[in-house]
Amino acid sequence: MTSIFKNRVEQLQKAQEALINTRNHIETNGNGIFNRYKYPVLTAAHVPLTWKYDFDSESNPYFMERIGVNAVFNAGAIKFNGKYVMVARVEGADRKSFFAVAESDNGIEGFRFWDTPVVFDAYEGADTNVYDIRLVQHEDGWIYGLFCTEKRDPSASVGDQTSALAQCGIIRTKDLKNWQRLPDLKTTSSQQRNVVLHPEFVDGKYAFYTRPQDSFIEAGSGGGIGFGLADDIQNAVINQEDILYKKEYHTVYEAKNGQGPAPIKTEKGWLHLAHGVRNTAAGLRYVLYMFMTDLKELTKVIYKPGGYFIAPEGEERVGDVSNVAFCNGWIVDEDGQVFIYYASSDTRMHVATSSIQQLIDYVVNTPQDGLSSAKSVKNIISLIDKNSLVLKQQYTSIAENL
Ligand code: M1P
Repeated sequence: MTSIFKNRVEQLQKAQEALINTRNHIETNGNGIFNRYKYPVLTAAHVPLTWKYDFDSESNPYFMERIGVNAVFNAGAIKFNGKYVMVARVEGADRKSFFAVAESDNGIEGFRFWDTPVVFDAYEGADTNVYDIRLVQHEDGWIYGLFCTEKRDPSASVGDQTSALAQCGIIRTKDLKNWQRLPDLKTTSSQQRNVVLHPEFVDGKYAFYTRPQDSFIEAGSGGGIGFGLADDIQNAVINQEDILYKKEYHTVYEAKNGQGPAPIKTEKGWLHLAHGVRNTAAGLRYVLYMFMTDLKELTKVIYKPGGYFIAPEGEERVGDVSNVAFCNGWIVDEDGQVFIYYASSDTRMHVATSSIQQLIDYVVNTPQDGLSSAKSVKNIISLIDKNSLVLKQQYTSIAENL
């Protein structure tokens, strides 16, 4: 064994242990709706060295990286056996994404990948790339993973090596180790991304949030978050998709939107987290926004806070695809604490924490987007008017008590 090999192994192992053991902490001066944290919780640097390096000093005397990992992002999340678990999208240097499980004891730090990536049946010729898994503990007893399966568009000309087709793949498990592949979801739309399974049966059927789209990049005329029912999950077919949250001019979701993780059931309604996209001179900007649907009528939006909930901030704004916040995983604890796992700029994972009560307060009391500057100013004026009354009352009562 050369000294180069020995030193590099020691250095890299030490650096990775230090990274995993770094304590995380809340950033001060937040907005009262959620807490942001100083450090990302999962990155390419967390990927086990055994996935990238040949540890045989004979065949790898320089301890060179043999397989590169580019990014770790867009993770599904679930609480499993008392641990906070993310199933991350790991993207290799070769651009191929796959899924890998990482767990932590407290959900905000110490995430460590399991020994090997997730393995499941690949459809020969069907999946060139898989990504953005949404995990759902369904009331049928299975944990489902719905993800995007992508391949080259077979109708593309020879010179076109970028046109792709996206559909929804489905896998399920009871232990996050053994995964069973089910046939892909069938819908009437030519492409699907951001498909999410609702955790409960609806009229005895499996319910899905969908995102029909006209082409791989453009959500187009089909854009919006859709909803549809399938009789069977082992051969899931949706014959009718209804748009429950459409794109709208001059909002944070004017270009496209998509359901984030599965919604959370609360006493007031189903709490949803989604991403909204708008176009700018600097390219697309992805932010997260929230809304709430009726407990019984799942396609009825009952609260629609205006604007974004989380936008990429500071270093989060820079990465492989800059200016992107994306979320497909959150966890609710029994005490109502919520862990929101969001990715920044298609590069790394972060956590934000809040509570069910805070999030309900946010969706119920944040003014809706009035869809014009004048309406936005009106909302601010009403708040100022209310505050002058409240503050006047407070001064009066202080004065009376002097
Ligand atoms: O690059 C930003 C995101 O773009 C896609 O999301 P959407 O389908 O809503 O446009 C996905 O490729 C997603 O993985 C990616 O983070």
